[in-house]
Amino acid sequence: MRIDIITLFPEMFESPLNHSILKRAQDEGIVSIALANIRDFTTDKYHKVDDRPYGGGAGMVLMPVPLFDCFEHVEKLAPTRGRVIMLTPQGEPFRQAKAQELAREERLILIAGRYEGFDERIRIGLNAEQISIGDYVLNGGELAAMVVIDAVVRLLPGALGHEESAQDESFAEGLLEYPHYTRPEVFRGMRVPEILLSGDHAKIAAWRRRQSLERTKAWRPDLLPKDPPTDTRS
Ligand code: 9D3
Repeated sequence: MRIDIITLFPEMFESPLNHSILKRAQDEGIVSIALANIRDFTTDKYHKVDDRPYGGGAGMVLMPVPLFDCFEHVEKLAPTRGRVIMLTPQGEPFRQAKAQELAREERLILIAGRYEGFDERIRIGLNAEQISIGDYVLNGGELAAMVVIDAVVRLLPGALGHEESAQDESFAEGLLEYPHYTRPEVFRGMRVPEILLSGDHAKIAAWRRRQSLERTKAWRPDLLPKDPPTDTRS
């Protein structure tokens, strides 16, 4: 997979992209990630990328011209356009199903904004999809783009070590994970559940399944299949 990131702050991506799984996936040629700085495509003396909103109001708006010039440069760096995705608070909430869908693409072009927002003609003109990572306010789209990249790249074949598999994980199954334990057997008076020391793999699997269900019911009931309607007659 090839991922292009269009941003005003390419430096923000350097550390997350150069550690652990994302670093290894790039080193092994599983993914190639390239950064493009919108400001490099300005032609005025002040390298201006934002301007005041028509109609008035607070804040500044990302201008369409440098963004389009940057996009058209980036687009030509590979043969396929892939999916063009703007990170915006108005976007579709990002979930594991979307990560799995994106992991099947040959190329992604992610556009991270700043300021109050993008000039609307950017979204229309690029026919871009929009993704939000949740209902809270960030200072820009960069961290959201990194979240999407992190979630997608770990799903690419070979990105995780051999023993690890992205498939048997909790969100892929729609449940929270069971509790994990490692040494020591007793830590500050808290014992490892006896069953995990029993060596009975069928019993352990059943226990873990039940733990997953109980935790999901307690902490994330919204993940479970919908409750049947309550009968309120007499
Ligand atoms: C006052 C209106 N604000 C909209 C909620 C303006 C605004 C705030 C923050 C506009 C852009 C931003 C920057 N956020 C993102 O670019 C962003 C984001 C987010 O804030 N939350 C969740 N997902 C995302 S993806 C991009």
